[in-house]
Amino acid sequence: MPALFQLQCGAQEYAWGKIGAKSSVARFAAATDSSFKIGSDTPYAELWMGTHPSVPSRDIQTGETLHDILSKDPSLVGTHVSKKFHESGFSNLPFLFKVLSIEKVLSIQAHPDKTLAKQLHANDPKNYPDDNHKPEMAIALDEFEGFCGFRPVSEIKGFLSSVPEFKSVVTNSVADAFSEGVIVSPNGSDDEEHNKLLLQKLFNAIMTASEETIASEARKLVSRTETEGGSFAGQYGDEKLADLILRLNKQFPLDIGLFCGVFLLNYVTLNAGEAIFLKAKDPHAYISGDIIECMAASDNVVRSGFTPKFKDVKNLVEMLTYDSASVDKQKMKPANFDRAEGDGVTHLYDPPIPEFAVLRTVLEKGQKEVVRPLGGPSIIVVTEGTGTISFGAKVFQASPGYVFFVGAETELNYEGSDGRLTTYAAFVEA
Ligand code: 9C2
Ligand code: ZN
Repeated sequence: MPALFQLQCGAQEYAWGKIGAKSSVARFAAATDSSFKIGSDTPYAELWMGTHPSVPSRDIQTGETLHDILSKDPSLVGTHVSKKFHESGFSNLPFLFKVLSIEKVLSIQAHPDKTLAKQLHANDPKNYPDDNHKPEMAIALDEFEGFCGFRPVSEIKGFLSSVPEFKSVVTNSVADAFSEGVIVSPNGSDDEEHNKLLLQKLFNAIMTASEETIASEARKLVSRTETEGGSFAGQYGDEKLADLILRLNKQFPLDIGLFCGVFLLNYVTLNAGEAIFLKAKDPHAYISGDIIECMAASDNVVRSGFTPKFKDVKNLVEMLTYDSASVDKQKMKPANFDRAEGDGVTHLYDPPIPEFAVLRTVLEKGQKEVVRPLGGPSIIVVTEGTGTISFGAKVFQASPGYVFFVGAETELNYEGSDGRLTTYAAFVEA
């Protein structure tokens, strides 16, 4: 049923979030909640928009949770979407939408597929709070850096030959078995089964190295990087990577993540509007920047390095895809959205999963855009600029941090006023 109303959304205070009012998560949460007082020392990491019970979004007028509103009136979700996702076990919204504001690196992590999520949740519901998979997409709001997917095996082989501390951690025999055994394919797709097995052994060797070995090799690596700078890894390193090692070591001194992150995972930077998609079981760790994140409705995370949170090395080693390729394979190409008309720009980010897609709409002062009705519900967050968003005679002011719920089959009119009105809308259709 067509509908548009404003939501109030809460924040998660994880240690890696930007501090106080520097965090857009804090500013966004405070924008629609006068009782939200920003603590000057508090890290504000994630703004949660959706029906997940950990931080439920609410109707700003009535305080009722979005989950309860949608349960009472499933027509807001729409018949097709309700039917499709109820059958696969979702209660009303199949996606969770977030803003992340990242000061320090997140844990090296991966998210389970549905089968593994069911097992993890059944065996350990405290650490795995639901039984759903969590494919996720990240869209940069400003300059972003992260680790994403395993590097091509040729690069990993290069680091084994040029970084003695890395080779020591994994031991000579595992390193040699990898370097002599991997097949480097000319088209850059290194996904042969035996490459995966060798990569798994390498990853496992880091994960099971003793704390003393990690600490002493990390100490040597850091001190060599301080003196040698960009040439610390011969032709395989550069200034950026050297700087990254020193920055990460300040955040998490002598951590295992220095080895499994820097030398095994792709280092990616994105500019505003660029995006990556991570399917189930792809390793990643976001490093800095502000992003929009959309995921299947789940909070299941299997972690190893760079974290004070619960680590689960055994499951992480067993579960990963061990696909290794250049990061371009994980970058998303936004497309023009053909159900938007006007003088603004609306792009579609459409990952290869059914639970969500995201629209980005940008309007300069005075520009107008109509977004035709979508076949399912959506949640919109305003990240920049001001203007209005309306449905028929219902006109809402739009400002950074304002969040709206949009019922299925609602036609929306956007109008920009000051500073490039920029909105992101997560939605689902059947
Ligand atoms: O909330 C992560 C956040 O669990 N990002 O990372 O706090 O577990 O290290 P930590 C999750 C976020 O949505 C995510 O998956 N990649
Ligand atoms: Zn993640």
